[in-house]
This record gives sequence, C-alpha cells and structure tokens, in this order.
Amino acid sequence: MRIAQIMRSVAAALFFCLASSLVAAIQLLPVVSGLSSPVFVTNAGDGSNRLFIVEQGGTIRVLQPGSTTPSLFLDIHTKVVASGEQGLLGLAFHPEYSTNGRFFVYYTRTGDGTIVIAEYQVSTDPNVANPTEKVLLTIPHPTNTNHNGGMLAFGPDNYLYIGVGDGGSANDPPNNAQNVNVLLGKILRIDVSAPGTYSSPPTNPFFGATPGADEIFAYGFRNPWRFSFDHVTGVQWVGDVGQGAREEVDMPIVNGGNYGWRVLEGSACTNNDPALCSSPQNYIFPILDYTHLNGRCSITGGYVYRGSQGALPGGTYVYGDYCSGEILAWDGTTQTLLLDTASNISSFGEDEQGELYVVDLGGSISRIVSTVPCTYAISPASVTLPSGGGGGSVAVTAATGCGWTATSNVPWITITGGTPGSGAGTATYAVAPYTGHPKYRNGTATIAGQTFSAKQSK
Ligand SMILES: [Ca+2]
Repeated sequence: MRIAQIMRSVAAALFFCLASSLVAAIQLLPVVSGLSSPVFVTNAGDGSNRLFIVEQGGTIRVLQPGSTTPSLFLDIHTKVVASGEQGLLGLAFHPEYSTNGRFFVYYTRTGDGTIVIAEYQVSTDPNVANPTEKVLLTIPHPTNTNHNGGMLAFGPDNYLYIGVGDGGSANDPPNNAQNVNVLLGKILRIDVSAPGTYSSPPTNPFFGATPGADEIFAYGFRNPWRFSFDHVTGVQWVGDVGQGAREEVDMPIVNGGNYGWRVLEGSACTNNDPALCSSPQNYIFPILDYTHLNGRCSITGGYVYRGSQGALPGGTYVYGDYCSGEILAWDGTTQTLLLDTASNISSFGEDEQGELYVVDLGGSISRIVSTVPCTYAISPASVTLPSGGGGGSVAVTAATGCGWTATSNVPWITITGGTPGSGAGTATYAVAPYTGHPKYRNGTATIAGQTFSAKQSK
C-alpha cells in the first residue's frame, strides 16, 4: 500500500468515526433478495403493512409482513422498454387506496420510449392487480434513452407529483428544463381525483391562459429520479442527478420555482448559458450539493426519517449515491456518511411505520436499523390517585433517536401529551374522577414499552 493510500485510508477512517458519532450508527437488515433489478419499494398505506417492490423490467411484487418471498402483483413487462435508465420506474398508491384500490405507475413505453403515467386498480384479490390499464398522461421522449425521471408520489395536497427528466443526452441540448412549454425537466402536479383521467390544479403556476404547460409545478431539473415528502412538514425533497460534476438536493420545492438546470449544475454555473449565471436571483439553489469525489456520480434521493424505531434522529434526510454505494444523511447543516455499502443504490423507500429501506439494483432490499438497540425506562412507574381525578406526567429515559409512544389501556386514563416521543421526554396523562365501586380501580398505560400502573380510590 502506498503512503498516499494509507493516508487516505486513515483519513477516511477518522472521518467515518467522527461522522457516525455525529448522527447515528446504522446497519442494513436484509429484507428480501433474489429480485430482478428492483428500482423502488413503497407501501399502500392501507394498514396491511405490505411492501410493494417495483422491478425495472415491468413487474410489481408484493411482500407480506414478515415474509421474505414476494408474490406477483402486476406484470406489464410487454408494455415496457427496460434497459439502462428505461423501464418501469415509479409507483404510487392513491391516498384512499384502502377504499378505492387505485394506484399509478410510471414507465417508458416499448416501441418509442415515450413516458407513460397510467392508472391501475387492485382486483378482488388484494394481492393481485387488475391488469386493465388507463393511460393518463404520455410525454414524448424520443431522442435519448437517458433522463426519464421516474418518480411518482402524492403530496400532502393529495395531488400526484411526477418527476420528469430533461430528455437526455448531456447538457440538455434542446434546453427542455428551462422551457415551460414542454414537460421534460420538470416536477409536474396533477389532480387524479376522477378515476381514469386527470386535470391540472388551477393553482399550478402556468395554469390556463398563463403561458406554459398547465401540468408543471416546478422546473429546471435535469433528472429528478427520486423525491419524497416529509410526513411532518409536508416539504418536498428532490434528489436531482447531476451532469459530470455535482449532485444536488433541492428543498423546498415551491410552486413555479426554477431550480436552475441547465444554467446551473448544483450551485455551480455550467457555462451552457454563461450570461444567465450573472442573474443568480432567477434560480433557486440546492440546499446541498456534492462533487464527484470518492466514486460518487449519481444521487439517489431519499426520505426524511420519521419512523418510531429510532433508526435515525427524527427529521434526518437520508439519501445516497448510486455509484459509490454510500448512504448519506443531511441534518440541516452537514452531510454525513452513514454507511458505505457495495450496493448500487437505485432507491430508498418507506413502510407504513416510516421505517426506511435501501433498494440495491443488484436484486435486494434492506431496512435501515440502528446498530444500538434502544432501551427505555419510565419514572414514576406507578401512582396512586385521588377520586377527583386530575393529571400528571411520566418521565421517559431513552437514548437520542430512540422513538417511543404512549397509549392508555383503560378508558379513564387519557394520554394528553408527549407522544410520540424520541429520546428523553415526558408523557402527560389525565385521569377521570371516580365515584363507583369497588373502593379502588386499577389501570395501566403503556409508555415507551413500559407498564405505567395507576390506582385510584373513590
Ligand atoms: Ca398554461
């Protein structure tokens, strides 16, 4: 090993130690393997706790909770052209899927590579989709096979957001991303409340007589491959894949915002249109960007962690790089390396509890978990209460990032605050007056997994 390599290794080891102590130590828990080029995982939000896995070739598989063997939910491979950046790329379940069974897919069409947004519905079997397709929107993408985008997700406004790439090649030769009359290089937003069709929300920035395509929500993107919405703040986070130098994360995505491509790559002037770089106020700069060091070359946008298992501090944005295999975190100020993997990270995904998954294009999906098991204690663990009722508080002791909830097990005790919590915190409760028989009643609440016992005299 040469001296320079040794120095780099030492520096890397030091950096990793510092970094991991700053945020969290994570590991990957294998969930499923043997998949064919998985590019996404998500959930239906229907309380079933199933995972739905998108395979690039044109299949969606469903994984039951606790199972390691998915079954076929939908097969549309005959409609899909799949290689390189093309394929079945995105999936989103309707916010009311549990009652209407509607879901949406994003793929590149066989024959001409056109981007298709289509609607499907579940069959009478909850684990099998009805194969009848209703095409909602097509976007011509004839010239190049790269930069198709591919993300679909519903926003907190219940509109369907769509991430579309710039049409491909390099440096966006037709300047699509800055052209508000084409749907390439954009985040689109459509209303799919009526089955089998869509409309553009009148609040979209170029709606109606305003020049520009009605479907556009924001523009100036190169290849917004993956994006997500923070469940707590509602803010949209986009990982926009860069050209040859910089990968970027954009947030918040605002109505009518121009995020800079092809004038800017990350926060840097591309010199594609050098005169425009002298008016930086015309563009919204990324919240973070990183250069192509350490084998990094293509960002895979992720999620703001809001799970309750304490895998990471709540509010941490988790993302990665497809080429380096690194899982990265952004705490609002600093980018930290969480874990360096050998995976080609095609996507991240979320289950119904907000726990995060890493999708390896090589064929597997893993869950992000903490390396440190969370332990909890409460104080007091028991109380004796007067007949008039009232309230009180229970202190929870837990390590930073360890999430917990509090629930009452009897109707006369109500948890009034503090839940869900993370790390050290306080749960508050209220107790109803007691005038009945016998002389005492006993009840419990479960706080941070511990039993809180209350005895009340009449
Ligand atoms: Ca218009």
